[in-house]
Amino acid sequence: MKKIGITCYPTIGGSGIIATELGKLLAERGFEIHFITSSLPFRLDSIHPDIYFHEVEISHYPVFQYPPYDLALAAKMADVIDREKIDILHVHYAMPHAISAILARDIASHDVKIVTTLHGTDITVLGIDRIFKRMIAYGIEQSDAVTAVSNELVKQTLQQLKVKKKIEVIYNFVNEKEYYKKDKDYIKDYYEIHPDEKVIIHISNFRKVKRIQDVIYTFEKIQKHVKSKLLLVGDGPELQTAFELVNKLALTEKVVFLGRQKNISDLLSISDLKLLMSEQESFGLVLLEAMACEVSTIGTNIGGIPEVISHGETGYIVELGDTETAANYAISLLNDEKLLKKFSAQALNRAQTLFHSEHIVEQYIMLYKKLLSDTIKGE
Ligand code: GMT
Repeated sequence: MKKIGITCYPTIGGSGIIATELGKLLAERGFEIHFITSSLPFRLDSIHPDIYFHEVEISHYPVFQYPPYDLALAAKMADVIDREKIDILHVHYAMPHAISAILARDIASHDVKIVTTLHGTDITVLGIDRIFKRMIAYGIEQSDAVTAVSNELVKQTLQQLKVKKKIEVIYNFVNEKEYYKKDKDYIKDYYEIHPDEKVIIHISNFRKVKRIQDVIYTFEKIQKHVKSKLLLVGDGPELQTAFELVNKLALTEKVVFLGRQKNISDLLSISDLKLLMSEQESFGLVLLEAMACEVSTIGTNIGGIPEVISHGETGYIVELGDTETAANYAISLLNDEKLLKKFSAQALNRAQTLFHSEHIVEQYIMLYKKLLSDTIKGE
């Protein structure tokens, strides 16, 4: 049985979700999985005999001005590689996980291959930071294999970091057992949503890059023509700005702030349209979650979003900041029941074909197999 170590940020965030769901699916396919993370990944919610968790403990000695997470992680990785005889260490998010993994590979006696998956801001934000740029490039070059979650992210990585490494695109996926349209209409009553009102939803970590104002301005235009409510799900630094704008536009009766929620697929199940007006998004996992729940989507022509939304088929793509066009698309879609149904069905179909978890996990397995067969050939 092949042994895979997985490192990710274990708290809320798309890269942690992908890493954890991948580990769960690999265990189902007969791999032994070892999560090496700073706390239990939040999606690791069920017991599987072939999934193990190794917690990275960080020392808080008074001499340390900052706790050395990256070094503690490298030390733990090296221990686990040697003790468990890990074949592949798959790290999600380059910074600092790829660097820690390379250090661990050097420290460990057991031969291990490193796979790094780039998720987005590790390149688009940190990769342009002068302090980290060379280190991230080093992490990529020194990994045995590198994947990225969209073609656009590969392009940006090659352009910004000038790396020569081959980067393979492996798209994100969702857990189809959790993300599907459920009969949850009673939830509408909780939020006083009338049966003839359409539901528009936005889910994010409310950071500046998500351009929450654009979501609210788009909704302001939509609600003038379509009886509707906007659900804002999530929490983050821009939440207060969002509250203020909703007040200023006198939309308090029509916008529901739900804060952080666990049962996202339930909320998607009562939604008709999802808005993602981000200025940076390497993939936009929330879009795929919506599509799997038969929700049509409107997103910006940014990063990997146009690779997820098929314009005019599963939703629409608009230019960054163009709330007018976004609202016009939304109004024509929401006012045409037949078209809305067609888009929902096409969204589901795209989620179940191009992005199906089985298909994506198979691509990771092929990559692992290739790396391991190269080792055997090279021995
Ligand atoms: O936005 C972040 O920095 C968080 C990061 C994450 O770890 O979830 O999100 C990125 O990775 C996701 C999973 O691959 C992608 O779906 C998000 O689009 C990407 N975020 C950005 O590029 C801003």
